[in-house]
Amino acid sequence: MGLNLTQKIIKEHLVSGKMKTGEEISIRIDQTLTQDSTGTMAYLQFEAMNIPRVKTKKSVAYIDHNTLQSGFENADDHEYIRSVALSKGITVSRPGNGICHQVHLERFGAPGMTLLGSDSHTPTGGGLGMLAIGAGGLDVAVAMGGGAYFLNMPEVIEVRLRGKLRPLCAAKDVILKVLSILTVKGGVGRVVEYTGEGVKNLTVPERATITNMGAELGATASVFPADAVTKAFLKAEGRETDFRPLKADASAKYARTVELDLSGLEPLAALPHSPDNVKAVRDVQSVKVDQVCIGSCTNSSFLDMMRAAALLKGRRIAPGVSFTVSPGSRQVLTALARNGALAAILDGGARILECACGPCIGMGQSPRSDAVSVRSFNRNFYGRSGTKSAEVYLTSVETAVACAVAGKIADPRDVFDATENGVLAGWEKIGKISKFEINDNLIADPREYSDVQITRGPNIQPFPVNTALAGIVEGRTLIVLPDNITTDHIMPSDSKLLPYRSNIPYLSEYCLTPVDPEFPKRAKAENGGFIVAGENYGQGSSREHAALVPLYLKIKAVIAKSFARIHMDNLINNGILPLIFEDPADYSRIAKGDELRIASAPGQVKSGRVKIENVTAGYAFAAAILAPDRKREMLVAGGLLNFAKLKTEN
Ligand code: MIC
Ligand code: SF4
Repeated sequence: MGLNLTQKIIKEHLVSGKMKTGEEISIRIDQTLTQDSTGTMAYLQFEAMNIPRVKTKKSVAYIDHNTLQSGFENADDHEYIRSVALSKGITVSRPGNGICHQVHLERFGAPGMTLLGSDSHTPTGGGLGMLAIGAGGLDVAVAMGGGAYFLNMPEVIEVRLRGKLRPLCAAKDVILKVLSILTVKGGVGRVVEYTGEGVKNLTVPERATITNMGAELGATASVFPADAVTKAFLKAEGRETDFRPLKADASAKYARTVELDLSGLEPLAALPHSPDNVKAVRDVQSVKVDQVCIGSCTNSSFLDMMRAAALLKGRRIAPGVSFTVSPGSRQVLTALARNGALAAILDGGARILECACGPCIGMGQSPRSDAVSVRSFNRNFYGRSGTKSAEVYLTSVETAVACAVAGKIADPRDVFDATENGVLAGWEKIGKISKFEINDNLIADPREYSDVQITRGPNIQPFPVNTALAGIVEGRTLIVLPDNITTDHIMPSDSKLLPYRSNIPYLSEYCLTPVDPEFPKRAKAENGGFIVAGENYGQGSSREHAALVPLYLKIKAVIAKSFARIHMDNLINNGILPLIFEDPADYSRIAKGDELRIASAPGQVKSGRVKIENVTAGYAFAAAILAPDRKREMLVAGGLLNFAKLKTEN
């Protein structure tokens, strides 16, 4: 039987296990990436493993999230990351060089390779034909040390593309359409593979927009074939030798096929507060807009910026709109500066921000109270912009510019007249480039540094490590949460909190506060306890802090209807039990404050089926741990580091 592309890459990297859907396998990791807001923790964990140098083909430490430096904290993190990375053989992409996923596409990604990154949008690399997976910092630390990455063999879904996007309809509309079909939990345990004759009509940056937002589907990865378009992109980056052609076999099988006609797509928007709350832009038009932001790892490529510049040429944004543009990398910004497009963007009324994540993670540009903000980003979770009352819409760059010009939500086809200034006549040529100017002077190569001293400023605090699972696990139900709780709810991140990513005690004061401001106080007063949740608990960011902070607050278990993949792994790696209601109806029987008890916990956890007594209400119910033997043993040991220690001792 023929193999699909996902299976081919996995087969080439398989270390253990059988490639049977749902079974645990482990794969060799060629490349890793970290960014600063998860990186500090990942490197502290890597240091705790006592491995002198990375064993991957390429590991890169990006600094792109916390670049405001409003106090010494960010700068302490940056210097720690720079020094520890260079001392361990890791390449450093310095602040201002760009957003990790954009720079990785430009400078390091390669077809057929595996990439593990401590950021949920690592799958962006799938646009180049890599199997790129987001994970928690501990898993990335293990991979840097040469350890295999364990995952369940994913089911592979095919999205078969045909036709060609019409002008002003964009790759963003493709992924928003897929999100409207599959939803934010439709990708859990799955890889989404793009196939069909329509693939050749999408450039690498467009493919990367699509694979980037596969994270919003909850997918393990998304992948495109590597073809002539990929080769041309790598050639323009001066990296043609990194190319190898890759595609699925003609007889490849998929668990499900979604057919999509690119020429039939129209501009779409994800409405507040979920990336799968998708509607046609024309159905929501006329809503007054206060802020428009272009950028983020989803839509900040040279192509995106050139399209924005072309649409803005000779126009001005509407009065009352604040319009920000963050190019994805220094390479993109330099190219815009050289060819004059930057001037068109400035003339249009844009505020140019640094090549960094910026407003996407609430690092500045929080909109005013009750504002409507239209963003070319990937997440519009409640409160993520830094303004709780703001309504954030996610759209393509084209739609975002149309909104900025019109001052209200508008379909770009209604704003940009096809005949006016000829933009649309030459649409397909915009942003095509055969050679980028390469300037890696903000990339530090570890081979050029020796004897680097690791610098630890006062903001670098030790991370909590769990202890072995107790015989009896008991405590109160501290909170009962609805479906789709994100890691932004569990551990919010904005310009005030992001500087404390290496200070877990400080962050613990904010755990789950977007849903319940009293939660941290209650958790401390009760000396820990249980969290109860609905479906897809922990979707979104890969931040391990959403497990480390609950660990610090002595949360012993989360009982949910289902979990998002990365968060469940983070809980296991930190020894917090991820329990899944065997009968989802039991969810509504638990009330806040109920005393829960798990007797003979180690034995039950090892078996994968746990009986939980609700001591207050006087009944018992069953929960499952849907993780392989190795991970259940890890839970009994008290997390990955303790488990690894036990293994080396025995
Ligand atoms: C995000 O987009 O939420 C982040 C910030 O990039 C996170 C990582 C983090 O929380 O540090 C992610 O996507 O994993
Ligand atoms: Fe940065 Fe936003 Fe991308 Fe996360 S989603 S990596 S915060 S740009």
